[in-house]
This record gives sequence, C-alpha cells and structure tokens, in this order.
Amino acid sequence: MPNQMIKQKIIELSNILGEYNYQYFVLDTPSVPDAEYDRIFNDLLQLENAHPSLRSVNSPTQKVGGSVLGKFAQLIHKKPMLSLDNVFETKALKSFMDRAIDKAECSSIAFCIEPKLDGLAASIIYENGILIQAGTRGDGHTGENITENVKTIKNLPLKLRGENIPDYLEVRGEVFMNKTGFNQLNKKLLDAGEKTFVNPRNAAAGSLRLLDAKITAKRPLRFYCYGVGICDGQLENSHFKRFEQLKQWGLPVSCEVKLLSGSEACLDQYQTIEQKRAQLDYDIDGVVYKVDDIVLQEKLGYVSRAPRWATAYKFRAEEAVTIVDNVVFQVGRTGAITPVAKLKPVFVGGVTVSKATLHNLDEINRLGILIGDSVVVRRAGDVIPQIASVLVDKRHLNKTKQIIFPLKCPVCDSALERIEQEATIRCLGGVFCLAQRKEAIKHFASRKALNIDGLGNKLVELLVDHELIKDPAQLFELTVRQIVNLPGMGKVSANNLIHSLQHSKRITLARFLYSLGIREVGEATANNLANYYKDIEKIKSASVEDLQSVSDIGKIVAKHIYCFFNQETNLAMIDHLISLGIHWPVINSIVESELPLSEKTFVITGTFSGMTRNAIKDKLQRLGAKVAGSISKKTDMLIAGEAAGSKLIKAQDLGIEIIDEQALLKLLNK
Ligand code: 5U1
Repeated sequence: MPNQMIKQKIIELSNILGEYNYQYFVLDTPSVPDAEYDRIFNDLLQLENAHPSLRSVNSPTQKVGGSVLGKFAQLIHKKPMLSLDNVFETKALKSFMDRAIDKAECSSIAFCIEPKLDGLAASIIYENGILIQAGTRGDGHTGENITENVKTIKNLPLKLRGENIPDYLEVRGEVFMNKTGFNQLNKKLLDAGEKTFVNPRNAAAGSLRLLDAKITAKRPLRFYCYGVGICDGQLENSHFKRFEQLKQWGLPVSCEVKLLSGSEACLDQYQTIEQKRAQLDYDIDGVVYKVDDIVLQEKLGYVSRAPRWATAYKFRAEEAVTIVDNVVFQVGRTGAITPVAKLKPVFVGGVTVSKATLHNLDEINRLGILIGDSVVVRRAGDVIPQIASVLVDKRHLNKTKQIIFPLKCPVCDSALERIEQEATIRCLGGVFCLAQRKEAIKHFASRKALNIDGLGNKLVELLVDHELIKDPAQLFELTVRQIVNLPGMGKVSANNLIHSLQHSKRITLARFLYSLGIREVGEATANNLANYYKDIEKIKSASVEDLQSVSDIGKIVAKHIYCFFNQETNLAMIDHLISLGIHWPVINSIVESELPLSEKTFVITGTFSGMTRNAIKDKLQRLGAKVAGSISKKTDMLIAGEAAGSKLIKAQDLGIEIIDEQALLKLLNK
C-alpha cells in the first residue's frame, strides 16, 4: 500500500476508535461489542508498528505510558484551583441557596447539582484540542505535573472531537478509580503477593503518583470534569450547559449531574443521590450544589479559598458498632502518651478500622469507656477514626474491665509527668526512651525536615532495634556493610541510602531547626527563628525573653526552645551533626540580606480567594520576609484580603502601605 493510503487508513481507524470511545465513555452507550473494538484497535496497532513514522502521539493506541520520570516537576495554575465549602445539614444548605437567591434578586434560581467524587482534583489543558498538560491541585497555586500519567486515563481523550473547539481549554475535575476496577486491581496485587490498597481513593492517588506511566496505564483510573478553569473560546453562560459543551468535545461528565430549581426539588436531589450511592460504581462523599448562572457566580465571588456560589452537602460521617478488645499506650516523639483502642475490625467509611485514638486520659473519662465495651466508631473522610460513643446498655460487667493508665512509661519505664492544665501525660525519658528516639529519628528524616530518600519509618525502626543508631547524627556514620543485610535491604538500596544521606547534609537553617523536633516548633516557627537569628549560635544563647521577639513565638514556645538548647545532650548532638558535615549555606544564613524581602516585615489579614494565609506567609518567608501577627510601627506592609477588619484600620492610621491579593501576586511573581 502506498504511504499516502496507509496514512489515510490510520486516520480512518483512529477516528472510528475515537468515536467508539466517545460512545462508550462519554455517552455511556457502547455501540459495538468489545471484540469489534479490539479488532480495529489491533489493526491500527499493526499498521502503526509497521510504519512508526505515521503514528500520531494522540492515537488511541498511545494510552500506554511514556518514559519513566525521576520526579514530578512543579507547575503553576494560571487561575487558582479552589476548594469547596461544606455543609452538613439541610438548614445550612438552605441558607446557602437563600443567599444566592437574595443576590440574584429574584424568587428562584437554578442550581447545577452534582455528585461529589472522592478522588483527586486535577487540571487538564488542551491546546488546539490536544491534551498538552495535566497537574494536581497541590496548594491551589502550585501543583505537580502529572501529564504522562493522566494521558493514560482511558475515558479522557488525548484529542478533542466536535466543533468550535477552543484554542485553549483548561478543564478541571476529579481523577478516581471505580469500585469494580479497584476490586480487580486489589485481587491482582493480592495474587502477586503485593500490598493492596485500602480504598479506591488511595489506589487512585497511588496510581497517579507513579513515576512510571506504563504502570499507571494498567490501573483503572477514570476522570469526570466538574468545571472549566481557563478557556479562550465561547462558553455557555450556564454551568450545566457548559457540561453539555464539554461532553460534545468528548470530555467525560458524570451522568448524575442535574439542573434543578426550587428548594424542594434541590433538597430531594440530595436524598436521590444518597440513595443511589451504594449502586454507583465510584465513591462519592456528598452532593455539590452550584449556582448555574455564570454571571451570578461572578457576582457572588469568593470567600477565602472557596467560591460563594458552590457548596458540598457532605454525607454524614459513617459509623459502625464494634468492640474494644484492648487499649494500648503509644509514646510519641515528645513523650506524649496516647491511649489507642484496639478494636474488633469493622468496615466503616470504605475502610477496615481496627484501632481508634482515645487522645488522652480526659477523653477516656469523658467517654466512660471500658475494655470490652461496644462502641460507635466514626470515620469521616481521611481523618483518624474516633470513638463517638459507648453503648452502655450493651455492657456486660463480667466481660469488661477498667482501662488502667500506666504510672511509668510503657516503653522505657521512666517516670511520667502531667503538667497542670495540660491534658497530655508525658514520658520523661527523653532520648533514652526507645520510642521517643525512634520517633525523633523518623521526624529528622521526614519530608519537611532532611527529606532523606529511602529512609522510611520501618527502616528507622530496624536501625534502632538493631542498635545501629541511637540518634539522628549516627545516621551519617552508617556504612553499607552495616545495613546491607537488614531485612528488605540489598546492595542497591544500601548504596542508595548512604548516597542520599550524603545528599541531605546540605539544607537550610530553617529545615535544620525543624528537624530537631523541638516541642511546638513546626515549619513556620522554624522559619521565623531562622529568619530572625540567621545563626544557630545566636539561638543557642538566646534567653526566653529574646526568643519572644521572634514573630509568633510566645512564652510557652520560647521556653521549649530555651530548654532544648540548654540540654547538654541536644547541644552535643547538634555539634556531632555539624562535625559530620550538616551545613546550611547561603539562604538562611550568610547572605540572607540578598533575599528580595529580607528586612521587611509583613502582616496578613482578611481572607484570600486563591491562597490560605499560611501559604502566603510561607511564600513571603521564603523570600526572606518576616511575618508578624499584629500591626506596629515596624510593619512595612499589610496584605489585606476580603473582610479585613481592625488591622486594616490600624495600618491606615499608621500610614502603612496596604496591598490587596492581586498586588501580592505581582509582588511574589516579581
Ligand atoms: N462535583 C464537583 N466536585 N467539585 C470539587 N464539583 C466541584 N467543584 C469544585 C471542587 C473542588 O470546585 C469548584 C466549585 C471551584
């Protein structure tokens, strides 16, 4: 066959498959048997294999995954990816609808009502109808580039079909795994002796974050659009009609989406979807209500990170009854003793739950719980399961026993202390306590601290249990010979670990301070400390009063920091780390003044549409700025979002420069 004819045939077969995919995935009405689809697919594959130069990157055969990535690159969302406000009862939903109706100044408006999928939000960009980029939501501003993985999603076209396709179209929606696919995947993993996923959401998240898209291609991922981000074409002025447009372009939308008006019909739709929930082949955790009229949406605007024109009416947290088999006591990084109820495994909210935190002694007393009791376990979303109540009527006195809070540390036998007015009881063993030691090392190696690749929690446990390390510094003295024979290790992983330990020695002062695990010193406080002192020696010698000059550090945190740096063992460990090569060049120390916002003090107030206050604070601090909690003569600039109050007035009184969110974005981009 001449090349021109082959090319023509390839286009013809691709178009047929594109149409079949559209009928199957978008219209939900398969038009040919699977065998016929497979026959044409194989014909196309054979032609392309025989003539690779004629294969298009958007061919239906190309959903197989490309090259393996080292890591995901970051991408910036041109328009922030917002989250959704939640309501949990009809009254709150009615208030939401009434506010929108008030704003519309008419008696009734239409709402677009959609199931809320329990998946992962993604932004997908088509340029001239071709899928060119996909990203995770991330913090709403910056996400990860997951294009290669998203391209393998079966119901998502690589090329749009139909007419009037915009030159630039960003669709937003949810990546998820359907229940059937999830069960099949878990069966396969189980048969292969591999770890299974606890629920479809985790399976979707895990599959989307694989660096090898060829493996992602084998995972049953799906996508449903929930809106448009940026588009330079003509779009309808109705959210619902936009879904129709997206469908015509071949993009998948859940067939449960409805356009309704009148509060009764809208409220009924919640019941309808809730009743359907178990039959749907995908997990949902609520129903989303959106004002349909786009002009009215714009009029309603945003509050904080969520639009005022949409809300999610979440399903009630799922509950189940089970029995408390035992209560054990865990020792955390700072010595806090946490009672944990071991439960008879029970399926709730999509996962099997076998333990629930009891928080502290006060909570045990509040619940009046005994070992052997029947309890109601509640699980909402990703949160740790809680014990909602004890079914006292079901209690058999001869089958229950008191929970005895230990008098000594259950791990190291050291004394325990309860500080007045604190609910927590702590072990006083410090680093001599094996549990605290392990947790301290896990924290030191964790992502926000030294981010040591290949050093997970299990390996830390092994290293401590085999007495290879006693503190974080000793990590850097490990040799390949010492670790190569540990369970799960081998030559390659041992070498890799030693390599990444070497790599992790160069960090910022802020990260180093965070990694030390000082009580109440999280990422933000560590940043503030590093920006203020710039030199660890100055922090070591700072008094409790000095430390309180740092923004957002009060007396209690100052005391924790002071105590930490006045303990010989801690100072010796820091010296040891430095002698082993841990260092923090440039950014947080010597040339801090070269950072664009160093020497500047900012205050943030009000709410912002695209970023949380914490995210803004983090971005400013990375540029060297100090972020204070209140306005004073020392403040250089106030960043005022919506509904700014007294801080705005005070800043105006003091003649301090005030900027809004747009100006802030410009400043950050500069
Ligand atoms: N169905 C649906 N899910 N969902 C999630 N719609 C929807 N809309 C969202 C989100 C975060 O956000 C827009 C309202 C901005």
